Amino acid sequence: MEPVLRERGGTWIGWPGIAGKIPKGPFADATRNAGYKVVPVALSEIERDEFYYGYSNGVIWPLFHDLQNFCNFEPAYWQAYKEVNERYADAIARCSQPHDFIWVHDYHLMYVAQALRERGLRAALTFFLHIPFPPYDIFAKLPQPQRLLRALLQFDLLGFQTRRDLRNFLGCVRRVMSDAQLVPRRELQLVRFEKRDIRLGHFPIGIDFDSFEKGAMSEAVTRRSQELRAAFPDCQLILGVDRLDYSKGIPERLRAYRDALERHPELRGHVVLIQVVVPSRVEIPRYHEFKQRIDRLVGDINGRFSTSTWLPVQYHFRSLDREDLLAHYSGCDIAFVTPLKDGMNLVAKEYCACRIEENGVLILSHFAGAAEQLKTGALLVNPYDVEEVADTVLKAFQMTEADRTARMKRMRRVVREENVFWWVDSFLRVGAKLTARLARVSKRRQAKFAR
Ligand code: GDG
Repeated sequence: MEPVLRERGGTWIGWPGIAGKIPKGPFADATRNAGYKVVPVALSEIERDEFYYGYSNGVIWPLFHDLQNFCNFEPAYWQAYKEVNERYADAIARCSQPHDFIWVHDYHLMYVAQALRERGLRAALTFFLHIPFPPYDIFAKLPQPQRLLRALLQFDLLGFQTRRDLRNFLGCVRRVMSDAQLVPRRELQLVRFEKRDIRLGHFPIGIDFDSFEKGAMSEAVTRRSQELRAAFPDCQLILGVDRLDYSKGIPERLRAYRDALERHPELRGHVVLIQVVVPSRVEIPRYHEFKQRIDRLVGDINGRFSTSTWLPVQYHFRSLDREDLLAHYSGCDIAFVTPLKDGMNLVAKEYCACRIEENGVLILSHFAGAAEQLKTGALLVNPYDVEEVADTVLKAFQMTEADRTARMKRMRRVVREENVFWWVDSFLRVGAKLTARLARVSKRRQAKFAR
C-alpha cells in the first residue's frame, strides 16, 4: 500500500506494532515525510496477545492457510478481536468524511464493518483479504463461522486474491448463511443479505514493478549483485526469501533440496541455496519451535554434503536491507518459492521484476496465489511432494538459456502490466461505482424524508 498512498495521498489507520502507549516523538519522526496522514491505533499488551497473536495469528492465520492443527481456539480471543476491531471502527468514524473511500485491509480487521454499521455508518465500506480464504470443510472448524461471515457481509465490496479464494468464500456463504442469496454473475459476484447488495471479486495484488526494475539497474545493486556472484564461482545460486512462517514451506523446501543433492550428485558443488529467513512473530512458541526445525535441517544438509570448498546452504536469519534484497534477486539464477499456501506471494513477483536481463528460473508452489498469473513461465510444484520438488531443482539447473528467457519474458509481462497501481485501480473502479450508487440512494432517502 505504501507506493499507492505516497502517490495518491489519504489516511492510513493502523497499529504501529508495539504494545502500550505510542511514543509521540518517535511516531511523529517516523511519519513526518510519509506523504499521507498516519493515524495510530494503540493496543495494550493483553490486546496484542489476544487480538494480534491470539485470534488473528493463532486462529485465523493457520486456519485460512489450511493448517487447522496449528490453531489455538481459545474462546477469550474472539472477544478481544471484536473489541480491537471496534477501536479501529471508532478511529475510522472519527477521521472520515461522509464521501471518503474506506478500504479495510486483511484478516485482522474482518469485524470492522459490522462495528461501523452498529455505529450508524452507512457509507460504502470495502475490504481486501491478503491471505487465502479456505474451503468450507476447513472454515467450518472456526467456532464463530456465522458471526464472522455476517461481519464480512456488512462490507459493500469484498476483494480476494484469486478465483479460488472467492469460490471458497461463496461456498461458505452458501453453506452457513441460509438467508443470504447468491446471484451468479460473470464478472463481479453478488450476494443479497439483509436487504443489501454485496459485491465480490478477485483482485490479484501486484508490486511496484518500475521501482524494483529501476532499483535492480542501479549502480549500488549491480555492484552488490556482482560481489554475491563472485563469492560462489561456478555455482548456480538458488534463492529462498521468506518471513519465518510455517505457511512458507521452508522445512519442506530444505528436505527437497537435500533429496536433490542425494539423488542428483551432478548438483553437488554446482549449486548453493541462499535461504534468507526474516524473523517474524517469534513471541509465538510455535514459531520458535519452527525456527529450530529449520536450523537443524540446515545443519544436517551442510554437515552431510559440504566439502572444504563448498557449503550447500547459506543461511541468514535476519532481514536484508532493500539494496541487498534486490542484489539477491538479480544475482540468483533460480528463485525457490514453495509456500504450502500463500495469498499471493510477492517475492515471486519481485524476483521477476529484478531480472532485467530476462533470465532466471522461478520454481513456484501451485498453492501460492501468484501461480494463477505466473503459471505460463514458472515451474509449478506441489511443495509437499519432496521428490517432485527435488527433480524440479535439477530441471531448473539444466534449463537452457533460451527456455529461461522465454519463460521469464512471459512472467515479466504479467508482473509489469498487472502491477500494484493496476490492482488499486481495478479495486477503486468498482469501489467508486458503489460509492456513487450509495450516494444516490442516500440523496433519494433524504429527499423522501424532506417531503
Ligand atoms: C501477505 C500474504 C501476500 C522479505 N524479506 C525481506 C523483505 N521481504 C519483503 C518482500 C515482500 C514481503 O516482504 C513479503 O511478502 P509476501 O507476499 O511474500 O508474504 P507475506 O508477508 O506473508 O504477505 C501474501 C501479501 O500479504 C500481499 O498481499 O502476497 O500471500 O501472506 O515484499 O520484499 N524485505 C526486505 N528485506 C528482507 O529480507 N527489505
